[in-house]
Amino acid sequence: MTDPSTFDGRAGARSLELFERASQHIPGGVNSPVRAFSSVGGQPPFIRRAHGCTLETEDGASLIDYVCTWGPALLGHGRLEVVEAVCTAARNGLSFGACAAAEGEFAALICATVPSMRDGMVRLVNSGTEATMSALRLARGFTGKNKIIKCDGGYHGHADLLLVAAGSGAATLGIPGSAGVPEGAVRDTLTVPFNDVAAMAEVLAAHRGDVAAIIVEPIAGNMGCIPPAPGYLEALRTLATEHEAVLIFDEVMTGFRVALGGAQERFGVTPDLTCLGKIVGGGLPVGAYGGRRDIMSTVAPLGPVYQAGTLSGNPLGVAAGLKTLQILIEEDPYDALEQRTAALVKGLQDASASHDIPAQLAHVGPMFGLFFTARPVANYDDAKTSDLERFSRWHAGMLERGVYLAPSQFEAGFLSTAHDEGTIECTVAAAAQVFENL
Ligand code: HOZ
Repeated sequence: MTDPSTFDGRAGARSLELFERASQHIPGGVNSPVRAFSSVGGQPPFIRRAHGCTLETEDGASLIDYVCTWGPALLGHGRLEVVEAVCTAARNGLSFGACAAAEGEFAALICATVPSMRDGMVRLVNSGTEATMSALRLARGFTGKNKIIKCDGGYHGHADLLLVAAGSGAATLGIPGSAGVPEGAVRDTLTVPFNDVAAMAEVLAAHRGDVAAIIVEPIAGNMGCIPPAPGYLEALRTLATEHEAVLIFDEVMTGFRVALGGAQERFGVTPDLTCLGKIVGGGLPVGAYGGRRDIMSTVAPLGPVYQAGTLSGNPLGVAAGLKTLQILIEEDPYDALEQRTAALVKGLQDASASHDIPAQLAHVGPMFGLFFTARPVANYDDAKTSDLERFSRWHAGMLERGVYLAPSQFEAGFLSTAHDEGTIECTVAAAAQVFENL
């Protein structure tokens, strides 16, 4: 186990050299902006191997990983059965671009697991971004209406229509609306604060008859981790029904994580459509959207809403996702994940309090967040009161002690089944040292 007093997980000579090389041919040296350390300073350690809850850097440091590939590694890295399932599938062919048996088996299992899909259907795609943009096109095609409502600081991937007041890397880099997105693409995207029922009701009323969909992360995870206020999701359900808008839960982060059936199972609120990504592919690029049968029946080739993909339902992604889901069903790790995360969050809370550092901590299942602010955090405006400079020092201090956290205040942290009690103790011990000098 990493000894937090001796390990230095910062980028060493080898990582710096690799970053330099990557930067010559890849914008910013990264293939996705949040991987860069632009908001926390320093440069990213390069990873050569991952196993269980640890990452091994190119400089030989071993890091406790609370990013978990931004969610997918719920079973930890390199879970043997998943790797074997992928290898077996690969030996039979990397991709067919044609129908294969495992796709139907996987779809049936997803539908049996996710409440909103139980009597419905699901379509496999290749990422969470594809899932959300397809679900929104579907909602528009189904309702014949154009406007969509999302939350400030909510992030649903990088499709044009969703890059408005966006969280995640867009918030981190201060570009919540991207250059290159034509005004027409976002004209029908409306935004409201998360956890604000009155604002949602007001916007729906102001655009009565025009709103095709409400899309929301049921637990916000791209402006840090912010749980829904009691009654919020229920109110969204009622409002969407009243306004004949399709309620879409973006469960890319929460699906199979905060409960087997995701946040909708945990909070007992069933949307019309659900978007999945991350864990659904067990570490490979898979996304999915699905839900009510009448709505899904408008997707081509059954209906007029077009959506397609050469690699959709490819055998490797399906094998990894299917095996991951089977293990989750069999092992039911959710109570243990909950307890470990609660212990971590309590440890961090106590350590910050003992050093008089104003902090807001939250977790739902194995998803957690920490804001350096005295103000309770219920939405993006609250999240933005966090002391970003202190966050940077926190991030650097933890990394120095062998703990790898997302390099942004506006991301969530994740645990896996491989994070055991000892891991949590080490992390809390490291945090206590860092808080002392914060
Ligand atoms: N999609 C993830 C959600 N915050 C971050 C990973 C990425 O954008 O690279």
